[in-house]
Amino acid sequence: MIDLYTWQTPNGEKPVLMLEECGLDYRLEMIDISAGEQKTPEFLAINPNGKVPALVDRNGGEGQTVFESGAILIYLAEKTGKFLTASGPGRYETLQWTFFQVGGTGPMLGQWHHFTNAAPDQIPYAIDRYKKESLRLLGVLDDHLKDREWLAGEYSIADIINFGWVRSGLSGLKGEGTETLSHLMAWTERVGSRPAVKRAIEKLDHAKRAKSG
Ligand SMILES: N[C@@H](CCC(=O)N[C@@H](CS)C(=O)NCC(=O)O)C(=O)O
Repeated sequence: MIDLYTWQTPNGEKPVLMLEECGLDYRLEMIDISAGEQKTPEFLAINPNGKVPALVDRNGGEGQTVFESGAILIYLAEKTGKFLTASGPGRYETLQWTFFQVGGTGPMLGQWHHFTNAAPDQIPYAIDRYKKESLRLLGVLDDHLKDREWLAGEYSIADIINFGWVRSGLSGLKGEGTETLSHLMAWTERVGSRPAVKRAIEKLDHAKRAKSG
């Protein structure tokens, strides 16, 4: 059995999508980050960085712990042989768009969201900087998708990992320059209409509501 420690956020959602796409058995262990549960000693023993998501695969032996969403998706892809080519140019095409998300849209949109909605003071320079960089990155994705269905050949972990932050960015930055990103919007609809993606979003929503009471 696989235990996934997560919460309903763009990063926390990624492994749920992947587990559903792979058809694996798993248990959702909800870690309420608004209540600080990601900083408890029990959770820090799983992820010393104190952030969701993290996964413990208890199948066989002493089990395998993995944190960082990109590493979790690669682990699950290699465990199942799905959504990441084992070798050759296709593998690196997928990995480059996977890491584009982990080091790009995730942190930039995350900071834009923080400075816009959570910072105690409104700092125009910070808001503008992260907004511009987020829009630029979304534009790179849009341009790449102008003549392809998926980010890297077949549907892959690159699509799975990019989905949540793109959806959040397109909605959060609506009216700020995202209206021209038609290829990216069409891709978001394609990913979002997959049965596994719908199931993942529903399960996470249900688990969060069950935990929050
Ligand atoms: N690079 C990490 C980012 C994880 C991350 O930032 N998780 C957020 C939720 S989206 C979190 O746990 N925040 C709580 C905190 O920082 O204390 C990954 O991709 O897994």
